[in-house]
Parts: sequence; structure tokens; C-alpha cells
Amino acid sequence: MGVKETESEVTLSFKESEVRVLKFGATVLSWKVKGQEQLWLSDKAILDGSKAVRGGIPLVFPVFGKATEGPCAKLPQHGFARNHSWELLGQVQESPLKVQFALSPDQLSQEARDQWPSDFTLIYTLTLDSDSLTTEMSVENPGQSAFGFNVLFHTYFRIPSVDSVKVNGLGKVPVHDKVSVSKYQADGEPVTISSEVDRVYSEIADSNKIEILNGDKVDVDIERTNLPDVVVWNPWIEKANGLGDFYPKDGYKTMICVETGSVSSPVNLEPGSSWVGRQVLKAHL
Ligand code: TA6
Repeated sequence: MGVKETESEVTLSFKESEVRVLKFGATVLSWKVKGQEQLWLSDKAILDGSKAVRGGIPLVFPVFGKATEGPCAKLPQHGFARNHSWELLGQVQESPLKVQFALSPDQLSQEARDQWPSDFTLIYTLTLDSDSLTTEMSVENPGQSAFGFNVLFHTYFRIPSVDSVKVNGLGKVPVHDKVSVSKYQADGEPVTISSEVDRVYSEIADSNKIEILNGDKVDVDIERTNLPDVVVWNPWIEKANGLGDFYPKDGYKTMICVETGSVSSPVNLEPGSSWVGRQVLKAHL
């Protein structure tokens, strides 16, 4: 049990669970509970730091998607947090096991600094318990001017079959559907997948527990704090074929992204203040 660090990765072990984190992007690559992998990672995920990881839990900050105007307009899709190396601050608790990573401007490329010059500190806390993984992001503004940001945990869950997956608990909330390029009110029914899905469900109360089911069995549930939006994404056939690092090409049949965050509008952070968002992923074996 405990924390093992190499040059590029950090491995957490607690009771019968294990998490593998790539320092590049502080990307969780694997979360195993009693030896069972809960996350999907592409067989062609690039882990050498040259590109954001396809799978696991990439981190989205300071922008979700691609901004066409405003202070994030020069940033790449999903911002810079997932494509820079984070510093391991260390273990902060033994039971359950808790470690922290940090990212600040001095770790960014000059290009990223030029694209988004705000001063910030991100503290990413991972807590591994016997059947749960908590990911918490703290955003601090040590600078002299306010800035706006999005944050999102872009979690790729491994599932038995896309034919039997259901996402429950999203509620009757506003939806921005990027496939049909439309906005509508969700009907509150469980979401199923039979084609490409790319939707932002917004204003979901923290009290709504999100459940990922295989048929009628809950495989994973997600509890959120201060993360009002949930993105559901499955690339399906055409988009999976179009992503060079998405492999196997039929991998869309055994994955679903259920991504918690604050993305529908920028969170404004005044100088000297901070913001925290958290998700607890619980595996039901
Ligand atoms: O979170 C869903 C999404 O925004 C999709 O639109 C798709 O682009 C996905 O993220 C993957 O984005 P990436 O930049 O990692 O290829």
C-alpha cells in the first residue's frame, strides 16, 4: 500500500485498489478495484508527453472545447492542463490514501503562457479508498486580476457493452446537443447510446447521483460537489475512425465518457480567491 513514484508516473495502492497516474496532464490512466479496471484507455494512447492521453481521466482547464472569442480563444481545445507535466506534491493522507499534484504558470510552455497569461495555481487531489476514487480540483487566483475558467474531469469509463449502457440521474435539465446542434430540455429518462452522442447536461443539482448502468445493474455512481454540468460522449463509428489515437476502432462499443465539470459558463475568480470542485466515483462490484 502507498505511493510509488517514477520519472513519469505515480502509482497509488490502497487495500485492493490501485490507481496509475501519468505526471503528464496528471492523467489518471487506470483505476482498478479488486483487480477490475474501471476506466477505458486507448491501445494507441500516446503516453510520451507529446499529446493529451486518449482515455483515463484527462483534465480540462481553463476552457472546455474550443473558444472562438474571448480570453481563451487562443487556447487549444480543452485548454492546457492535460498537455503539461504536473508536479507531485506528495501524500497528504494514508487512509484512505490521498495525494496531491500541482500546476502553475512556471510549468507551462511559453506558448501556453502567451495564449492565457492569467496567474493561477491548480491543486489536484486524488483520494483512493477501497471502492472509490475522488478527484478534486482547487483553482486559486494569486494574481491581481480576475479570470474566468471552465474545469472538467474528462473521464473515459470502461463498460461491458454500449448496447446495454444507461446513464441515469441527469434529470430534466437543459441540454446542449453538439451532434444535432440544438438545445432542448432533457426528459429525465436514462440516456442510452445507439449513435454518436455529445451532449452537455447543465444545472444538475449536486444532490443528483449520476449512475452508469449495465442493463439494470449500477456499475459506477458519481457524486459531485460544485460541478453542475455533465457531458455524455460516445464517438461511435465515424468519429472513432477519425481519431488516430482511438484504438481499437470498435472501442466505442466498450467505453462511455461521463464527464463532470463546470463548463456551461465561465467561473469567475477574483484576485486572492479560490474555487473547489469534486467528484466521487464509486465502483459497484
Ligand atoms: O467531451 C466531449 C468532447 O468535447 C467531444 O466533443 C470530443 O471532442 C471529445 O471531447 C474529445 O476531445 P479531444 O480533444 O480529446 O479529441
